[in-house]
Amino acid sequence: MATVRATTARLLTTCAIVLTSTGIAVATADELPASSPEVYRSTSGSSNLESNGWDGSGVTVAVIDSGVANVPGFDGKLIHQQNISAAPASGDQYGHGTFVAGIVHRVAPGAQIISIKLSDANGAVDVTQVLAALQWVRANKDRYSIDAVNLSFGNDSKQSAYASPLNYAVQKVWDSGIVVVASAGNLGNGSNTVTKPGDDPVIISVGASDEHGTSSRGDDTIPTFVSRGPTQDGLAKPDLVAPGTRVISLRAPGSTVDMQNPQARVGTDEFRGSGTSFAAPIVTGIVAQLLQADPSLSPDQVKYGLLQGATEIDGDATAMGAGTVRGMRALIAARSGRANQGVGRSHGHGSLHASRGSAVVDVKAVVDLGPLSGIATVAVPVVGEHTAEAVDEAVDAPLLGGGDVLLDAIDEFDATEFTDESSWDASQWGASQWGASQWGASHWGASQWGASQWGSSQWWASQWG
Ligand SMILES: [Ca+2]
Repeated sequence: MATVRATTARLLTTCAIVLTSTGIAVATADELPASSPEVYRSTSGSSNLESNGWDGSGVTVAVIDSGVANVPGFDGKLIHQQNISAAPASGDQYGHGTFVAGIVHRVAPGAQIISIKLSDANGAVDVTQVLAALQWVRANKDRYSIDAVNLSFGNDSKQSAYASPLNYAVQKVWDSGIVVVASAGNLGNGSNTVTKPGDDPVIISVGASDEHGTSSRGDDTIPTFVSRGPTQDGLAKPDLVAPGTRVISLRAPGSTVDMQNPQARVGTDEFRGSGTSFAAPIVTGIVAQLLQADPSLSPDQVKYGLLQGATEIDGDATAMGAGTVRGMRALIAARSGRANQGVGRSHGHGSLHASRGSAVVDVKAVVDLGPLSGIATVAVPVVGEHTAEAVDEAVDAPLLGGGDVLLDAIDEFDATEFTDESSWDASQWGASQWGASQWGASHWGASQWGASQWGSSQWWASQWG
């Protein structure tokens, strides 16, 4: 197992080096205007909604991410942490989820937050973990009164959103009455660069704007990094944008992101970052405010309101969608229509493998090797090649008790696993199977969604000026 882990570490280290050296070439973050919570709350309409009494109270948001460090800045609003990673059950060793959840909390300070943790300190996540997380949300919707889900990640899979199991899963959550918000990705400057599951026709996909440090929308622009449509299915995505450039939120002290980007720290408790990862939770926070203001709103009404209420800013229409989010306008419009009328759904029978995107291992070559036969989706963290050492380590890795059930389920994945309501019940993948011990690194520490794909390609923002 040690060799496998080391391979992952090398890959992620390489990613980090690329980002760092890109940033050094230009100005420092301090020379560019940051987007403080005060500014993005104003721009998005959050502060206006709160002044009317809607701060998200009574609403619960699930953040599927790298975990959340329960720092004082959350004011006790982090009510549950669910672990679907190989990392310790609580906290945020990578450092992305704390920042994302911190934005939700700044926008909707009354909302309760649930963390569903996918990654370890390397930030690596496999699609199967995301599917499990979405299933957990669906199964625990009533138990925790989950109203909205934030997905600030994506991969570059070009699998049709009408076939992908990942798209199927997000749609299933949406159709259960939960608003799903995803980042559009940071692969901009070209069509068909919106990441999966942000490419989904049903859920809300969010690109980023640059506020240039002011609460006036007149100087707002669309940064070049924002992924844009149309998608491989010919869909216009993202749906709208929100502030996502040099955004300030909560820091996870000692996490990987924190340690690798000390220059991004703001004071002792905060951090600065750019990416659609941080625009999405602004919209998610607005959604929480809308649902407090009118709990009867369906996800389709919320989406309709957000799109109708958005207003254009300066920038490429293929990256902007309907425009920049406007909370109060969205609330007014939400009651007058529904999005997604006539929009088709994924049949979910597409290849799970194809839903992973390009940074992926050909697992079949590994599976055919003796002891691992039958475990078709073992996610060995090797990208681009199979080293003999990695295969040996994978073969030697012990199989983990309860994980076998899930491995088998994923091996045979098809949409019926999701269409059968009973499969959404926690009884199938019982509570005992969510613990870290069943998600051992040898199986789940995959590099398919590496550190560079969390929608946060830049933490100190120097090249986006
Ligand atoms: Ca501005």
